[in-house]
Order: sequence, then structure tokens, then C-alpha cells
Amino acid sequence: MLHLSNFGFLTAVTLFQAVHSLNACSGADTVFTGTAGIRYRICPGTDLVGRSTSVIQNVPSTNACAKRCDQSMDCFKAVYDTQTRACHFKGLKNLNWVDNDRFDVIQAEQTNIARCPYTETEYRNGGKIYKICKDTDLRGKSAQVMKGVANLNDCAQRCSTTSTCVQAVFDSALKVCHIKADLMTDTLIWSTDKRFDVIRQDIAAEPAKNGAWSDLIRLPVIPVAAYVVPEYPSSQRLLVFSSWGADSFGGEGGRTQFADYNFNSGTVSARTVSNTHHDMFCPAMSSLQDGRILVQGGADASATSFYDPKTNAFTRGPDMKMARGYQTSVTTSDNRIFTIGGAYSGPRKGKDGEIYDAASDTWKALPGAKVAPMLTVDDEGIWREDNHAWLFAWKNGSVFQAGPSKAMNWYGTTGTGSQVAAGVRDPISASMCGVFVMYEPGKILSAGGSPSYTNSDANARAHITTIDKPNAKPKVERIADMAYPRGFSNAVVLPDGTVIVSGGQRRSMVFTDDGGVMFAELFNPATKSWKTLAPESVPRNYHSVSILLSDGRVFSGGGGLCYVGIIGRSSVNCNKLVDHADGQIFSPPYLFNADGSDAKRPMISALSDTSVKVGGRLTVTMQGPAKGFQYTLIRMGSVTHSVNSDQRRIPLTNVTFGNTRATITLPNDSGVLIPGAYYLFVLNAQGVPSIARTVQIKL
Ligand SMILES: *[C@@H]1O[C@H](CO)[C@@H](O)[C@H](O)[C@H]1NC(C)=O
Ligand SMILES: *[C@@H]1O[C@H](CO)[C@@H](O)[C@H](O)[C@H]1NC(C)=O
Ligand SMILES: *[C@@H]1O[C@H](CO)[C@@H](O)[C@H](O)[C@H]1NC(C)=O
Ligand SMILES: [Cu+2]
Repeated sequence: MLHLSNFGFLTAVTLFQAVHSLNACSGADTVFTGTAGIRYRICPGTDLVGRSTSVIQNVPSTNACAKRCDQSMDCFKAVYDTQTRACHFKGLKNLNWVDNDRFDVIQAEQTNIARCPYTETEYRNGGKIYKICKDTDLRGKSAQVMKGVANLNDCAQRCSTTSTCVQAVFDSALKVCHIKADLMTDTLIWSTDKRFDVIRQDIAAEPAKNGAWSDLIRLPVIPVAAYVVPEYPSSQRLLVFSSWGADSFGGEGGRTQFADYNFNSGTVSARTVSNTHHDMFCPAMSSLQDGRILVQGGADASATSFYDPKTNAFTRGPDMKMARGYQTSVTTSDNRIFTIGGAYSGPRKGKDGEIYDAASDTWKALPGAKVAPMLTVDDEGIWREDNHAWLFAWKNGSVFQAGPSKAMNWYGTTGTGSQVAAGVRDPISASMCGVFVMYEPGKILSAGGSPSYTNSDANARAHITTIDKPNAKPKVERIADMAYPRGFSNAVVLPDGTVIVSGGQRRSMVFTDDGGVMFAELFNPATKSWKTLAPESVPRNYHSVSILLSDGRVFSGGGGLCYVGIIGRSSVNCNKLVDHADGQIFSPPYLFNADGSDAKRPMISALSDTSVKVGGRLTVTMQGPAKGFQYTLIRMGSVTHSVNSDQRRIPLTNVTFGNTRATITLPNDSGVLIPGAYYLFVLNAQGVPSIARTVQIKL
């Protein structure tokens, strides 16, 4: 009866059910995989109310109906009627998805992709070559829409004769050819979608110039936060986590979903951490001298959890003095952890500093480390104004706050704490959820962000802030803008001192991919300029991360997470296309020879010690001569919400050479060389990095 609505019958039942329309399966759905690998989601007990394009009688089962749909060139959605055993192929417009026990809904699946999952064909015309990936779509704006296009070949032909056409999409259902918008100005996201075929001009990748992104790495959780596990001789694991839900949050869940990803072997495992009774969603994170990571607050806002790389176990730490979420913490020169802000959780006001001392395993309030001078002015008020401070630990226990407020401040961590104004970084606006990184001692690159946390235009501005003595006014230099404005992007300093900024949106808007910037950019400190790199496949916005791996590549992942309100509630109604339980690894240009082949890397054969004191000596033995190489330490990172206050790069300048040995005297100031686990990289004259060895720097 319901399927006759195209004839004008609308029963009271359909009208009633229309009120309860679904945007995702309300129960457990299953997958039917067609002959060409196209996946169909089958949602039992639901109906797609609307016009049927054809009806096949006497179909024995739902799977048989899915098979018939798969065999048909123009079936993307179907409904199986379990009473009449009829298989209805549905149209594409004016459908209403509702609960109804009598029917099962079958829909060709959409999944974001970075590579064509099917065999591609070629189209050539006028010296141009195009690759055709059937059954996929490029979601995003079209520059031109051509109607009445007979087939895929015609669409490819039209693209090849349109000078601006780099990518096109053929809509086989409506016989429309879409010349897609320019990726430089618009966001295009490639996904499987049986209705469409993608035509892409085959342009040489040039990895030595632009770097190269890996295929998508599917993860069992959305990587909202990430840290590298310090391991010897070299780290090979990334731990990532979300909230109590792998793809959802809401409330204080008392547990956290983790994934353990080995970036050498590619293996991934899921892990629920519940023994610390801590939902670690939206926390601050800092690592200590002994390699332990302290995750603080977030959804369970007073709780803290230690991760110990030696045991791979979590233990509960002491509660903070004040409940916090979206605070920033930083490890100080004396191996304590300073934290400030965090009105997102717990009380809204007065989130002055406090400090964790590993020696006594206690937190102490620092009422003199006032939060008020570092507030932004946000459209949503105080909830957002003390979030994600740009903190850098510096000499003699000091902490420098470089943003996101226009104003900068020095914080002192002795006694009851102190605060000293340090001038204005950016007179134009605050830069909430911009990026900040110390790429060499005392030199801070910051870029992007928006005046308000969300619903706020991002900026492309960049600054270099140079700090020297604690409490002294820093030097601020506005440098060239990035090519793209970015809110919610992430920054990673590479062993050669360049900085990769990836992801982010042109207008900050939580939980969307709108205006996502696909191209990464590389900051070069020698020229203080930016260079655009290869585009990532998936937008990485709010709740995304990027982090340096021990092999000199960069992991970029996450974005999204769905608010479901109640702990344990299903995420089926979430829009999975903006919840990114995946990542991609970027190989920077320095890993390639000019012809695109892999560059030969310097090889470290041994370190004299796995643990060295600040100011101490370390001998590196190379496979081959040690001279002519650059030696660099990068503190291992932890990242969430565009904040990585652990990372910093320390080039090593006091080096003497033997034949295959380099003896390094480390910087003698623990405010420069903050205690903790570091990557030791060796770079050759071409700037190609070794695989890093792990070294612990201690007081
Ligand atoms: C280090 O900080 C303490 C406390 O703020 C101060 O008394 C001392 O003079 C500082 N030392 C140096 C060398 O700046
Ligand atoms: C370089 O290291 C030597 C010890 O190997 C030390 O005496 C000297 O002070 C260091 N120089 C600098 C500039 O740190
Ligand atoms: C500490 O290092 C600085 C250079 O970074 C050097 O000038 C100074 O001599 C060193 N001090 C000691 C006591 O080694
Ligand atoms: Cu968050």
C-alpha cells in the first residue's frame, strides 16, 4: 500500500510515520556485497516511502532483492516487502525512511575513500588521459552541470573538452555530467556511491615536490586524541582514543575507547580502558620524564589517568584540584605538569593554574597563575574563552602562553604561581584552535584559528614569536599568511625544522566538513614562507589530530564524533560521512628522490645510551661516516584539539666527530630540553631523515 504513493494514495499511516523519519538505520544493519564489490546496507524493519521505479514479484528473500538491485545498472535503493515478497526498486527523490516491520530497506553504501577500490579504466582524448573510477562520487560543489548526457563516455568527453575540467562526476540516474569545482577553492570528498562515476585527469603526483598521502587507514575509533608510545630502540605504536563511545560521546562515561595502531606493521587493535573510571574525551595531555603520559580531565572532568609505556597499562592518577575540560597542560623544566583553563567542563569561571608534581604525586593550586589575562572574547561566552591555551614550558619553571588570545602571558609555577603580561601577539583577533609549535629553541610558529570557537571565520595569519628570558617581552613577527585560512588544523614540526600544517576549515564549525581545506602546507623557517603540498583525502577538522612518527612521516586522522546524549546510546543515527574513524599517513617531500623513488636514509646503528641527562653526552654510531649529518631531537608528541604542547624540536649543535661516531653534548638547560622521551633523528645533506631512535632525557 505504502508503495503506491506515487499514484496519489497517502494513508494516515504514512502521514503519521513521516513525522518519525530516519536518517540512519534504527537497529542493527547488515551488509550485502555485490559482484563488483559494491556494498549495500540492509536495514530490517524499515521502509522507504516514495515512488518505486519498478517492482519485481516473487523474490524469495531480502538478500535476493539486494542481488537484483546490484544486477540493475540504475538501482541504488530498494525495499523488500516481506509479506508480498515483492522487491521494489526506489527512485532517488522524495523518499521518506521510516520504521515499519513489514519491510527491509536496501541502500548502496557511501564510504569515504582515498584510492579507487575497483579496477579503473582509462579515457583518452586530445592528449589528455583520464582515469575512470566507477561507482564512486566526489561530494562537493560542481562548477558546471550538463544535463541530458547519455553515458559515462559522453561525460568524459565533455570533461576532456572543457579546459577547466580536472575532475568530473557522471550521475547515471539523472544522466547529468558534473564538472567539479576546483579543489583549491572548494571541498571535494571522494566516496563510494553506486549512482555515480568519477572521471579524474591523470596528473603526475610528483612526491618529491608535494609529498604523498597513503591510502586511508580504517580505525576502530575516531582518533580525537593521539600519542606515540615511547619504545626502544624505535617507537612503532600510536595510541588513539575517543570517548566512552568509539564514534559517539555525551555525559561522563567512566571509560574510554582506544585503538593501538602499529604504523610499522599496520596492525590495529581496539581496547576499552575502564579501570581508571575516566572518560578521557576532550582532555589535556602531557608526558613526563619517565615516558608516562598524564591524561587529565575532559568528560570525567576531575579524573586523571596515567599511561605507562613500560607496562602498557593505565592507572588512575590524583584528581585535579579543579574539574576541567579543554584546558592545556605542559611539562615544565623541573618535570612537573602545569595546567590552566578548561571551562568546557566543571565550573565555568576562575580556572586559574594548578600543577602536578610527580615526586609527591599531588596537584597544587596556583591561584597566582591567573586565567583572566589569557581569555579570548567568544560569541558563546566563558565556556569557550579559556580553552586550548598555547603553552610552552621554558627556563626556570616558567611557562609562556602565546595564544589563542591576542594577549600573551608568562606564568610562574613556584610558590602560589604568578602571571606577567607579555604584550600582544595579534592585534586583529584571537585565534582559537589555531596551531602553535616550537620549531627550534625559543622560536614559536603559530598560524590560523578563529575569533570564536565555532561558527567563526578562520584566518590565515602566521606569526613567529621569539622568547628569551622568562617574563621578558617576546619579539613578534607577522610573517606571510598561509595559502588557506584554517580553524581546527594541526601542525607537526619535522626533523629538518619545517612545519606541516594540515586540515582545518575556512570557517570554524564544529562537527561539519564544510569548507574543509584538503591541501597541506609546509612552513620553511629559512624563508619564512609557505608551500602548498599534496591534498589529503578526508577533511580533518574539529576533533582531528596529526602527529610525527618515528620514521619521519606524519599521521593525520579523525574529525567528528557524534553527540548521542546518553551514555551507551547507539550511534546509528549519526552521519557517518562526517565522523572519521580513519587516518592517512603523509610522506613529506624529503622522503623522495626527484624521480619519485624512495630516498636513501641515513642509518643509525647504535646510541651509547637510551637515557641521558640534560647537558649530558650522547654518542651516535652511524652505518658509515658520521660527519656531514645533522643531529636533531624532537620531543614525542601527544595531540588533541589542535594542541600538542609536548612537541618541540631541538637541533643539536655541539657535536664532535669520530669516523662513524658523533658525540653530542646536549643543551644544559632543562627549560630548553624539557625532560621526557625524544626522537633522535639524523639527517643527511639532502635533508633525508633516518628512522629515529628513542632517547629519554632526564634531569
Ligand atoms: C627562577 O625563578 C625563581 C622564582 O620565580 C626566582 O626567584 C629566581 O630568581 C629565578 N632564577 C633565575 C636564574 O632567573
Ligand atoms: C660544548 O660541549 C663541551 C663539552 O663537550 C662544553 O664544554 C661546552 O661548554 C659546550 N659548548 C656549548 C656552546 O654549549
Ligand atoms: C650551557 O650551555 C651554554 C650554551 O647553550 C654555554 O654557553 C654554557 O657554557 C653552558 N654551561 C655549562 C655550565 O656548561
Ligand atoms: Cu572536544
